[in-house]
Amino acid sequence: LSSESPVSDFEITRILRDGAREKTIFIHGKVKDQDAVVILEKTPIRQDTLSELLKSSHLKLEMKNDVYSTYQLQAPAHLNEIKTTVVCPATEKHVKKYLHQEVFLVEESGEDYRNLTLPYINNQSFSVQWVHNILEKKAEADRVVFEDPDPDTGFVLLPDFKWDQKQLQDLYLLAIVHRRDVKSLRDLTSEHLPLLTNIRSKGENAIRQQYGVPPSKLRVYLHYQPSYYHLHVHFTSLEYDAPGCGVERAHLLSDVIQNLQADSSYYHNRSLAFPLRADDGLLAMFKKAGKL
Ligand code: M7G
Repeated sequence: LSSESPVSDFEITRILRDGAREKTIFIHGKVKDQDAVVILEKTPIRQDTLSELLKSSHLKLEMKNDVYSTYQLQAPAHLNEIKTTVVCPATEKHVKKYLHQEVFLVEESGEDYRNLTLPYINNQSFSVQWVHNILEKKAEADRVVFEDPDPDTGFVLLPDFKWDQKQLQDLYLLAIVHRRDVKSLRDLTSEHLPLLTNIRSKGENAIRQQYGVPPSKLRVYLHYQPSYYHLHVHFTSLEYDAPGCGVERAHLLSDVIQNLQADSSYYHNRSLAFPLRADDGLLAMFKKAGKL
């Protein structure tokens, strides 16, 4: 799909997931013979355009009963956008990522990580090309909010592509580290404390400066397992129920820092629990090894 490409180039194969509450729909389809995943999402109603919305819209009464009535508000097109994310060409793994599936909690010891997970992710995980493009300024360079170029403790802070930056309610930024030798939480030791504390302090400062959001309004965390094995930290608005911010996947950066201060090999040794989807190859590995 090019920037002007009509959505009519997209042929629907099937609906992967339909989130009525989140007002999103995930579709698998084809664009000129290539597999694609398209995500449509109704964006939050913006406070700064609220009066324009109410003044310029057309109200259609649906029902009225005593003091209660419901309407259909027909908003002008520019105030009624649908955020659209496209993955094309999409691999089978992309399609699976968005397909609604039963999940199972796995408890992974340090040994399980080295014997089962590491070999699996070494040849089955998503490409991190998009991450390298950001670090090398080959993509999204104009979106960078802050950068510390230090090769050991530096990182790039930019909006996550889930956030359209039109309102602060669903603020979502990512800090991507310059180092390329840290896959995930599991690789962290006390050696990385300067990196982590740097991300916390400079990341929080940059977000306060750029958006006026103080650290007390932020949820700052890492995912385990992540989808992309190049260390990155999520900064989301505390008020926003971001996908994947639940206890089974998110590890607060401040907890990670304290755990490493207390024990350098904390994440090397301890068991970590995380959910895996029914069709995840890693789940099959854990089952085969009798771990489930
Ligand atoms: P994760 O914890 O590895 O996996 O986070 P998750 O997607 O299962 O949460 C990766 C984060 O990077 C997610 O929050 C994605 O929305 C975000 N992300 C993924 N891609 C491919 C891009 C991209 O191309 N650009 C930007 N800015 N963010 C992305």
